[in-house]
Amino acid sequence: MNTMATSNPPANTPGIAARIALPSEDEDVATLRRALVAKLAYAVGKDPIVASNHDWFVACALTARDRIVDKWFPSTRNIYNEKRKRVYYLSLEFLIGRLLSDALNNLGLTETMRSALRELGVDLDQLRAIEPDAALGNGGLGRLAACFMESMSSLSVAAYGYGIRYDHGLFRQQIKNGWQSEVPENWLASGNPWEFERPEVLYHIGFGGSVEHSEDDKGVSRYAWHPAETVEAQAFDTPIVGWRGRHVNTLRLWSARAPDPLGLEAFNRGDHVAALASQTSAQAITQVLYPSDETPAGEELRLKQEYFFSCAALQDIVRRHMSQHDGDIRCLPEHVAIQLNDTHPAIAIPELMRILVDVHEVEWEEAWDITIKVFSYTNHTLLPEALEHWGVPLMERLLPRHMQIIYMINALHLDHLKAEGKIDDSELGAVSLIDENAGRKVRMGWLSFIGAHRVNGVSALHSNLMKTTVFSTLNRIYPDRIVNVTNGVTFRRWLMEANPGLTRLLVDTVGEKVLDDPMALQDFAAFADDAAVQERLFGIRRDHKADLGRLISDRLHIRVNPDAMFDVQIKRMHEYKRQLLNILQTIALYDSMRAQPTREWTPRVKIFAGKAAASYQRAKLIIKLISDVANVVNSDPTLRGALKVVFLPNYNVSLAEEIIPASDLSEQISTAGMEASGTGNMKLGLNGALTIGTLDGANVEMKERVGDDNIFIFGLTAEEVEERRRDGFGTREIVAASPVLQQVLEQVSSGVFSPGQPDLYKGLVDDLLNHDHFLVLSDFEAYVSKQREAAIKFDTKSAWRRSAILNIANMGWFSSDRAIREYAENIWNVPVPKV
Ligand code: F58
Repeated sequence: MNTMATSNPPANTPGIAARIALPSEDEDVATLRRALVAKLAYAVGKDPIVASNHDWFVACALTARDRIVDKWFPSTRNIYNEKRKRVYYLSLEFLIGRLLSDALNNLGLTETMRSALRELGVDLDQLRAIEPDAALGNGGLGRLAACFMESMSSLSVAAYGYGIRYDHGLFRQQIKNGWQSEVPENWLASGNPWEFERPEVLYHIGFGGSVEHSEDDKGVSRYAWHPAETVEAQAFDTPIVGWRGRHVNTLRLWSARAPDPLGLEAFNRGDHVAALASQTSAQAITQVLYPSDETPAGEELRLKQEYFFSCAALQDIVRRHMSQHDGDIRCLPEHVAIQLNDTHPAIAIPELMRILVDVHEVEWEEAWDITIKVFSYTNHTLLPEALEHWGVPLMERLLPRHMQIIYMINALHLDHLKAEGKIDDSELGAVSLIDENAGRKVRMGWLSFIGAHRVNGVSALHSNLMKTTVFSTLNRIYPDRIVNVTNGVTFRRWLMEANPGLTRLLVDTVGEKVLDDPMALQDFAAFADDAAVQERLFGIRRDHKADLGRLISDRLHIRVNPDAMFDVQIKRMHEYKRQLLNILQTIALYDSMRAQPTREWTPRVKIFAGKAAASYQRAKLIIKLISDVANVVNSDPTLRGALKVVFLPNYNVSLAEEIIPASDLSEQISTAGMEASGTGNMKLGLNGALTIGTLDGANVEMKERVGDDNIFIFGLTAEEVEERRRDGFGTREIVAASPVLQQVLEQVSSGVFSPGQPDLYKGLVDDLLNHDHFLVLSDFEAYVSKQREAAIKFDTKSAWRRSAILNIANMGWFSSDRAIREYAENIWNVPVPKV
């Protein structure tokens, strides 16, 4: 057993690193086997004879974790000794998935571990499958945070992630009779071997109460907040190991509890429920991740979550800074960069002001200057309804001092702009932090914008649209503030772990360097026409498709042909992502196949997966439609299996890892201008899928890199979408001009796919005809014809394969390592050490 991991010397003890024996890079099988057996005995408390696979999973994870810890302490000490500036990534979501493969792969231990386990009669792949997904996020925003944590470790950027340790992450999706229902996901039920509980890292978080005003002896106003309620934030640390185990950062997640867990007086009185009330109310804060941005339900609890974790993070950051920099709060920007992942942690801006002004008595102007230098903000959506607004009454009740600070920031901000002549009175309403239109609300996007020195969009198109749409006035006033950092994904997870066969092929063709430098993928382009490489690549892909076929058959009892085109749309269910457009085209294809059953159709499997927010009825109805279409299509003998439709329930990171390497066609068909970036597009392209998509988000940059011949682009551009919405468009004319569309809408509307409930989809179709906000009808014909093109290309094997190779070869730039380098250089001003 590795006993080193249990000692935790102070981070600044000089020379201690030299005394720790790090495990050798090529630790042998026998050593690892002994370590596993020792873990199983002394940490899990099991004899190998009776150990279950779960017991072995825990032993395996703890064995890997020891080796991570051995690298964690030196990493932390180096940062401390070099006084390096740290990045703090604040995110309400970290969609981590499983960690075992990540840990073993980055430590270079996968094969040694496999052999060690094999000698013990245990199969590594079975252990991997046991690990529950840490689903602490909804979708791309949360997954990006997880990819960035991994890349920051891989690049040795000194970073902490701060978030919430939800007891229940995103709900588990069940599909019954086509309808989604939600059940809680209990990812912590059997413990979490990756984390370290830190009972001593505890902060008090206040809510409500009053603000006391006084004057100091110089007559300066001072404010003291006296919260009515206090909860405790307790830390849980997960070490995140980077590629080749070079560096380890910390993901610190907070869990809520009551300072006084049991009201003994009430308990003794016999009122057991009241005795536990404060604990229940405190713990509610970190119970569940809110999947919905649709309803005001739980609004207060969500604001509490946001303040809870932002406040805990700031206390932790300031404590660390003060202890390392002789209590000098004024040099904070030299040592601290805080990235706000969307507006969810935006309350950290007034919180830092409160700490600086009220607690450390820094003058307002200087405090504001420090705050702006410290913060930067990433925007992930232009959808106005998704930009957070908090009602002023709620804010005043829950965070009275913060509301005062926001008023003050706003007053000074507006005064300054007027004095400088940057706005006239007619523009005041547009730039004010308080939206006076529909009830008074605090605009968290505006607060984030003016409280940050950099604001970034996540693709070139999105960043430009930020400048011309939601943030147009603020951008005119602060023209240098908006920058772009196009998203990226970590290749360790999405290539090496998800697709080891392709990774081996890449190493064999372009060399080992591809494991360290994603741009080396470019060299793979030289093999685009190499028949042997094409053959090998498509053998690997065929195996993945057969595996996915088995998964589909096991879970849904649908048989699919692995030689068919796997046409895949996997993402959150949302109208702007247009799963509806996809299913309408599926119906059109079905109609054509039925009309000419003897024609040689390109066999296709339409695969969908994604969760709808619990309160998003329209998205749930679209899932139901997909399922209903699947029932009809899959049981129609005239098609002879040429078309299958599959909705795979409970989409999560692990399922994505199964689907992506098996995908041929990647559906990225959002209404142009609405998908900020997309990251699934990158993961699928990296694994050799060809994209069919609109000129939206990062698709635009993917097209530039892979070339027009290797991507299927269709539909209105963002500008054209704007024009159509402005000038109006005749949906009925569009339908009249397309007999195919007419028939499809008629079928859906009249209940062909829902004979038991013929009117079920009538409202859906009526809405399309009356107000097609997402321009499904406008793009339908262009989409159908691109799909035909895709089918023709798929049948021309060598052309499709060539394009697949060119997609893989040109995806290097979409590595999250590149994205993190850009953040480090253009936003955080932190060094990226050379390796
Ligand atoms: C996503 N946003 C964007 N939001 O939609 C996607 O284009 C982008 O690639 C990705 O961020 C990363 O930048 C996203 O995932 C959410 O999940 C919301 C969180 C708050 C509740 C509603 C969903």
